[in-house]
Amino acid sequence: MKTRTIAEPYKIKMVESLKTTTREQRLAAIKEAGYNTFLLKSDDVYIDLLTDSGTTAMSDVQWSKMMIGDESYAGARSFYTLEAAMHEIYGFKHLIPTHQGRAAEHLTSLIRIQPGQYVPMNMYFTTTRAHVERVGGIFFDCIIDEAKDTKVIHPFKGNVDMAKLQKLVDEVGPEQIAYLNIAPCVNMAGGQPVSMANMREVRAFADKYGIAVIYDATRAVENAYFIQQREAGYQDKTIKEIFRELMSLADGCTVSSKKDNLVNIGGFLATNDDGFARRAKELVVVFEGMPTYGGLAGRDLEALAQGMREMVEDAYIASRVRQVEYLGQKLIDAGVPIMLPIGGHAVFLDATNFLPHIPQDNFPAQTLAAALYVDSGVRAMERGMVSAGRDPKTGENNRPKLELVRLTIPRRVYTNLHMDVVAESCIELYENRHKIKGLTMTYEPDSLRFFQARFEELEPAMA
Ligand code: PM9
Repeated sequence: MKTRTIAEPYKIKMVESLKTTTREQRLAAIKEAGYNTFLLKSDDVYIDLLTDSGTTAMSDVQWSKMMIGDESYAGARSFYTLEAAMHEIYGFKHLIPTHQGRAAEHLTSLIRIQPGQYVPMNMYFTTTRAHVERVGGIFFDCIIDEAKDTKVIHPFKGNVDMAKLQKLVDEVGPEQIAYLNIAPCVNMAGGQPVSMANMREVRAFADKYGIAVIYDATRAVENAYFIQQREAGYQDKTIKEIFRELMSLADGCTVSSKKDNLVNIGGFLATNDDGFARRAKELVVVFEGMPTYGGLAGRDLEALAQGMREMVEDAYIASRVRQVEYLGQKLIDAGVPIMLPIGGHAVFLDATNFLPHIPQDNFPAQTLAAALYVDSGVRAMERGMVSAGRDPKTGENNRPKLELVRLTIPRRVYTNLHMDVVAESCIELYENRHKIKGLTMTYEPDSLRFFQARFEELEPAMA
């Protein structure tokens, strides 16, 4: 039988107009922005694939819940609504809301890391690593080697390499490990998932040495979808069941609710550890607000509670990941080098193989993101050497093996025709890749430099 098309499990009730610009306007805008797509004004952008963070279209039900937000300073009803949703979906004992994911990382790092301790992660994430290093922790990369090769096909490229973990513990001792910080769906590795089997191994390892497992569960629903599609024994389970099983293997998690959770602002820390929760509640009042709102409005808590329930609906998450696949497959079919397999939240252009004539010191991914914007008004994000920053000890540039440009798909926002426009622009750029030249950095902030760094063209090639 012929396969039938599966459409989005929603219809569109409200629209937001998009602005188009001329190539001349875009050239002026990118120059003004120092060739950094973070510094562009959104009014100058046509299709915004900078991030899937906080860019979600909320549902009619989420909007209606915002009207019943309880804005009491303390003990707001909306907190208890959110807590009930978290118990149902994630299953952790304690909930501490925060204004974003990085605020939950801030609290976790302050409470759990002693200077000189290691924090193993399956690849780094920018804000997580910055918080670890700010308190004197040492990031240790324990992801499998396959994750660093864009061409290797592996169903669970986010997996933890247990031998790397074992070696670290043998060398420094378990007391020197602050906690294991594992991300189900690894953003910087191209949105690649971990398997349930691997997380069970991580759990057993952690139990053996008395080390806590704290997930960065920011995109764990997308991970649950990949487990359902790819891991034996999970095909007949619902996303909600798989997600809950995945969470049961950790002691707690930090979450940026601006992704999976389908809201425009928010985050949280959740844990089964009473002591950790007590310390987090002590500190959240210093940095965020009362433990029942953590820097969020009551209406935000309501929208988040509803978002948690919607994110685990099977039809929704399948449609979300399928749209990413739709764009990725178009690029694969045209021979454009991308990170394989296609990830959960984004398609990652492989800038090393897209622009082999540009050395890493001239920022091929930063250059490609700028060139894409000039070509079509599509905004993407560099995920290469600029994002990787510098080694805090040596001051040298970290040189990641992956030099990527992330085409990040916001949730429930764009149609597949928008994806066609993006694909056409990437394909045409690839056909004319020899015309693209590199950049040089002219301003470098001390931390998280990718947000605000500025660049100039080596030669005026984009004109
Ligand atoms: N991620 C992203 O675009 C926001 C801007 S880049 C820092 O991918 C993970 C896996 C994330 C993440 C943000 C955060 C921080 C933590 N973990 O932005 O503070 O992808 O809510 O979350 C971005 P907040």
